Amino acid sequence: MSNDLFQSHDYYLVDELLSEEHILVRNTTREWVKREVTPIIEEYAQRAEFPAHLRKGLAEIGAYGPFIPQEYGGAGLDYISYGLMMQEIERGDSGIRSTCSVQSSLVMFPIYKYGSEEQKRKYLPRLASGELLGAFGLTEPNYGSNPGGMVTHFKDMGDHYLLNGSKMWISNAPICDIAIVWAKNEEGRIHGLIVERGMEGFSTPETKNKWSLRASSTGELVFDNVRVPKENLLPGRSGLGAPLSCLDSARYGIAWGAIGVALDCYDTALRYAKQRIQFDKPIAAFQLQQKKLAEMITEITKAQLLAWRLGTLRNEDRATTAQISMAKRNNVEMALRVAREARQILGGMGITGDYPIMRHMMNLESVITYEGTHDIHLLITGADITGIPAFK
Ligand code: TGC
Ligand code: FAD
Repeated sequence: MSNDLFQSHDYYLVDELLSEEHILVRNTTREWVKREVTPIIEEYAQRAEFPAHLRKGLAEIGAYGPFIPQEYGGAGLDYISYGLMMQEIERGDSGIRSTCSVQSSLVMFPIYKYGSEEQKRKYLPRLASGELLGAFGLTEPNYGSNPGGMVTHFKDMGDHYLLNGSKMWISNAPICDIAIVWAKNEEGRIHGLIVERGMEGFSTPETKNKWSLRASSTGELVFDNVRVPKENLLPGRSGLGAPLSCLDSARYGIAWGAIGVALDCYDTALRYAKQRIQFDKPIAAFQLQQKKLAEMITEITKAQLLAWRLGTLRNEDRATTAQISMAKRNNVEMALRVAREARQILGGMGITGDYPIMRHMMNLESVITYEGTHDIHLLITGADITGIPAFK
């Protein structure tokens, strides 16, 4: 799709709730996506290739660690700016937003929150500038929704740790320079370790044949007696809560990102419906098509308000895990429904790569599964309102 005609939609004037800085960040990101992402993304998705040349541009617009303080190379922005950036980038493609989510929330966030001062100075500026690309290894072949059961482990060998095990479904794995790896020590306690490409016994085979997130690189992290220096352990926090707190930040970004996809699908369908003539009328004149479009903009508007309120709570450090789950779950499902309806409005044209809808729709099948499945987020809400966890 080389000609990006996207116009955003703000039915409830949500822009009036944003600051000048938010709007500047949002518009800059939007223009960058129009210039750099939409003209090439379909081709890369068809080829199942990550557009690696975008790495530098993403760093230049501040998409790596926007909320990390400037002294560590971040942009020092608030969480609404982060959300708006994820919205605009995901409007381009969920796979590109994935790269930014992983780098910002799952690699820079844990180093900033739980790393030593030395680790922060060593890694954060190079991650912010895009010189280093990170991955986050939590999921294992036998432990997805239940990461607490992980079997990847490390042993204290005196002057280093010996790491063994494997991680599966890892975004950026094949192209990462470093990985934050969650593994158990000899007492069964979970810790984060920074594993660097080039360490002997560390490999990152690519996962092929994906129908979803084709422009994102996914793979495994395999550890075969990897010697990890002791200074690479994140000292600030141990236990499952450490990786789960990183997920809060990434899930928050997805709640905004999904709005970008929904806006793109709605905008495409609205324009198409006004132009496509059947029975001597634009199809937008038929009540059935108006129902679809009216419901889409209603759901998008609700999602925008939910994300904005969550952003203000997150800025005040008051957003709970359960509130974030509710927004991630609601907004991703909303985007998927909008994408399916939009595809129908385009009829046969909806299945082609001439329009972004089918690519968005397939991407969302990953987004609704990763960072906690749709079911798991429902159970998080259920546990929060009843006080009774129903996971096990
Ligand atoms: P549970 O007993 O509830 O909790 C264990 C410990 O963690 C604490 N905790 C948190 N701490 C900080 N922040 C949070 N959000 C926390 N949630 C829980 C909790 O207090 C407890 O602490 P303590 O001191 O008592 O030990 O844990 P559980 O084993 O029952 O599991 C709960 C459940 C199912 C909700 C959790 O395991 C879960 O969220 N599962 C889903 C897994 C998941 O989301 N994986 C995502 C992998 S990463 C990914 O998908 C990246 S995609 C990236 C991209 O490309 O964009
Ligand atoms: P399972 O946990 O096996 O779940 C299968 C089904 O069972 C789901 O429908 C689920 O909802 C349901 N289920 C499971 N438990 C329960 C329960 N208690 N009650 C009711 N239903 C339940 N992980 C990372 O660590 N890092 C990454 O960068 C990363 N990137 C990813 C990229 C892609 C493209 C994909 C697809 C996944 C990625 N993941 C990553 C992994 C992702 O987080 C997991 O796929 C997800 O958490 C679900 O785990 P699973 O696939 O093992 O499914």
